[in-house]
Amino acid sequence: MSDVVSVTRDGDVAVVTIDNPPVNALSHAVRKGVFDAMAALREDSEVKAIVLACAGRTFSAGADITEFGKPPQPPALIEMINAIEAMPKPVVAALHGTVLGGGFEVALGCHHRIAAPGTRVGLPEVKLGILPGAGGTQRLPRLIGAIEALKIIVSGDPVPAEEALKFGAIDEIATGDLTQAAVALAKKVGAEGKEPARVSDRDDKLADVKADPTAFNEAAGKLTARARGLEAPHACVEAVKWSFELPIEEGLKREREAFMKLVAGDQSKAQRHLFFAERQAAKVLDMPKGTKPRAVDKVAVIGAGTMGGGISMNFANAGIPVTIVETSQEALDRGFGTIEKNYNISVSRGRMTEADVRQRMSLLTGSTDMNDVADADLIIEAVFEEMDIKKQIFSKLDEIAKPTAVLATNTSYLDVNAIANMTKRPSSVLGTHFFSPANVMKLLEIVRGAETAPDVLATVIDVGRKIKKVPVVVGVCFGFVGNRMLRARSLETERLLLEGATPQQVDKAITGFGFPMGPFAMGDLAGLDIGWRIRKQMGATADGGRADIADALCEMGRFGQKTGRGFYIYEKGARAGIPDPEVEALIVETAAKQGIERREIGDEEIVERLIYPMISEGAKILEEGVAQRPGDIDVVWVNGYGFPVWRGGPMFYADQVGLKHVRNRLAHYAEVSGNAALKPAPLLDRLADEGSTFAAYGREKERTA
Ligand code: HSC
Repeated sequence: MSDVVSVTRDGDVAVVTIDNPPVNALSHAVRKGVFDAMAALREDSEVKAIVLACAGRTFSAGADITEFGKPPQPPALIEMINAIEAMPKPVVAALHGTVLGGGFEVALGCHHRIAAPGTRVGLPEVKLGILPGAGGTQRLPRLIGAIEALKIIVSGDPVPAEEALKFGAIDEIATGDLTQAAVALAKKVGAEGKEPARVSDRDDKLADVKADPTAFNEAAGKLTARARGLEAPHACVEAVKWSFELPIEEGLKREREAFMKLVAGDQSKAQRHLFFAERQAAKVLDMPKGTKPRAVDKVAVIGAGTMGGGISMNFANAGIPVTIVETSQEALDRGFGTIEKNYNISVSRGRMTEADVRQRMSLLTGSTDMNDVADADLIIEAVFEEMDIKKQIFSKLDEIAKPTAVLATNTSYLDVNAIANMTKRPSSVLGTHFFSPANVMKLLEIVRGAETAPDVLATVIDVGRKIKKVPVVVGVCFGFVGNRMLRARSLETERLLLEGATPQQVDKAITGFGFPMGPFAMGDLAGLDIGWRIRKQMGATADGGRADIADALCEMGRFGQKTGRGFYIYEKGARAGIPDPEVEALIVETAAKQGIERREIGDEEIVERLIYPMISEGAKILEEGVAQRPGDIDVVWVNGYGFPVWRGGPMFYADQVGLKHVRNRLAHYAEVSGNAALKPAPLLDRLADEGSTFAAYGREKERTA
């Protein structure tokens, strides 16, 4: 018995229960508790079988990630699991909630697995830049076959128990009380008195791949095709191969070595940083304790355009009814048509059934009467990025919305305070910045206005998590966190062209860094006219807000992919662009007009000049308090802009590279180009001088908050 592991008896069955909230992570005390309990039960002749269960909301969600990188404390997880598997009496795992990573590996070490309905099992280690290191890569293939195991291990995605049952990852789904069902199963198998069925002893499921690994290799190729730059998915493939190439003892030994190598590497550090940063980002440092979110049972969305439609889908997916308001029936019909089309794409990809679509569509109601938002708990305005229109809508909403309603403006750069001040209840107003396509992209910047009330903020954070977004709370400023930093990068992309680079060279350097797309290909995809319109609205500013080449392209009607031409040429139906000599001529001509002498520019300079100004802008954002922590900025960039996850986000990356280096390179570029915008931010300068890091700055801020 220990604080976190207890043993009770039900006749001749012992029930070992782990109780280590919130997710029963397998920290040292748990490992020791289970290990000792097994040792005692092994000797207890009155016990014929054992149930291993967890208290609280879930069976174990895996190893305690906070212990990684610290000196190991025995027993290691694998020793504990081996001890369970070696028990001379049957051990039944009683699974519920999310049985993940080391938690699922524990279940694989047990002799039988029974799950409550709705349980999900999986090995998500790959998402932390590691591989299952406690037998998962060796036992799961033996239990369900190497190819099925590979899919689970390389994707890292959990599988519903009902599916796991089909391919034998679990044996039974409990009807009624899980523990009672597990005890009943334990009694049955205990009474049989047979040698327990150990996964390690099996190799029947591996016969196919042993005879011919072609199908395995093909599956591995497909699964890793999109793992650009990531080490862990490839390591997972190698490890699963060992399951059919080597005896289990050797496979387990190699798995452990591979785990140790990955866990000590930079990629896993970056991915673990993001795991915790994502959870931190939704926490508001000055939120009064006990602040409760308001209930959101009904939502209204103003605008059925691309954003409004996508936003509405998120709520329908989460079972929350939405009233969508438009100015005309035609606009509504168009919006609903697009939503249905998007859902049907999911059906054609096997991600949804037609019944799911009908159920979701039934939660969406269209209206052309703004008064129909009167009973909504949350109203999200998602019309064009035009301040005047947004202001008009908010003064109207102020008259219509119920007093407890939360009012949100969906904007990617406008002043949320100016919009809030159109109402007599600015404390009920905030901004939401959904990323396009809003039904797909995970990031949600929640823009806190000067007067936003804590419970209003808490409501949108809470609902953001319910609709499966990654919420990050940010402050008001032009472009908030993401677009403000993107702007810092965009200013340099144009400069690089003028100084001698080509769009394809810049894009290649940035995809080489790990982004899925370079800035010019991205601009063409999003539509160059968006930035053009914003620049015209704002006026080209003295700090270099100009984008002469992009403007010239727009004036020629080259808006990007949608017009077949932008920075690149797009042949009919093609998504990849071809370099265009006309664009290169335009660049050369513009540079000449501005008296800029073009030169060869290397990839390293391109990367530094595009990434470092973003870091410097991030430092300003931090110092101004627009972002609460450096990790919040990382979460924004990884989830909203494709910053490579294995680099951990721009601020984490800066710490890895060293702030002194970043600062010095920026200062150098500022000096040689005469471009003041490249000067390192004061906070970056100070931390570099102190030999400090953004992480240390963030920790200090958190401590003194
Ligand atoms: C693993 O298992 C490795 C093994 O294969 C091998 C190990 C070998 C070891 C050898 C050593 C030498 N650890 O997400 P939530 C915290 S790797 C520590 O808000 P939800 C989380 O930070 C692990 N903490 O809740 C948060 O803390 P806060 C593989 C963990 O209901 C709180 O719990 N497993 C933790 O939305 C609540 O979390 C995974 O990757 C952990 N493992 O989601 C699963 N897991 O309150 C990771 C959570 O202070 N976890 N916390 O902010 C998840 O995906 C989600 O947390 C759940 C719950 C779906 C479990």
